[in-house]
Amino acid sequence: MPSEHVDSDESPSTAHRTSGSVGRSMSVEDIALTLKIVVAGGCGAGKTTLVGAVSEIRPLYSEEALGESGRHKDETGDVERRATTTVAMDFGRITVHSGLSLHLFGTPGQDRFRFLWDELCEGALAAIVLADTRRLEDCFAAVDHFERSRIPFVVAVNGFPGAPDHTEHEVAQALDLDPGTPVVPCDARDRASGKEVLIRTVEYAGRMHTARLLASVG
Ligand SMILES: Nc1nc2c(ncn2[C@@H]2O[C@H](COP(=O)(O)OP(=O)(O)O)[C@@H](O)[C@H]2O)c(=O)[nH]1
Ligand SMILES: [Mg+2]
Repeated sequence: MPSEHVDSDESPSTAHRTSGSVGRSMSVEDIALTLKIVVAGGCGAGKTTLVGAVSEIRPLYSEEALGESGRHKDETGDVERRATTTVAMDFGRITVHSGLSLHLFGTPGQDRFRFLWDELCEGALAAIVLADTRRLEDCFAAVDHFERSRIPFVVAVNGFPGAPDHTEHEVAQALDLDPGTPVVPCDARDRASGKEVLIRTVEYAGRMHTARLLASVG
């Protein structure tokens, strides 16, 4: 019967029943929900650091995926370079509570990987744009992308030593953010701070998606 369908698609944006629930009627505990969050920002803004700080699995780093031989080939052959670009991202996972986990996908910072963004953002609930106030202009591309794709995002200002101490309002103005887009200070190295950013992101995305749904039916 249709309500007993077990979705075999394990993609991060889908909800599916756990195997233990087969043969029983469905309850809230049976639903495992995985939400996809994209982490973007300029090179060196702290994406890898943030994903590593909050992830409960050892994150996959692009640097690790490139072995010595791969790195050598990367410099000499086009085909091999393509093979390495597909893994040029960070991936991590965090369980919010039983039945709800977040999958974190870091965007590659380098411009030459921009073509991956649409695919990487497919099915994303929300995004985080990590900002370094010493070079806010590095965030423009990410902000533009998420605004164009209508993916709700928050700007997380990663506090580097010696970086200008702009107010949230000043950062929002400099990035020309839509009114209401959250600007959250953070320390990407700190797990609690990273989790706070994730919570703000999920809350904001929930509000945005609900408002859009209501607007579409009203
Ligand atoms: N002081 C300070 N350093 C940071 C912070 N976040 C990241 N870093 C450092 O900044 C450098 C770049 O961070 P990384 O996560 O690799 O940036 P990515 O290119 O966006 O992935 C690394 O050496 C980090 O250790 C932070 O909040 N404070
Ligand atoms: Mg990185």
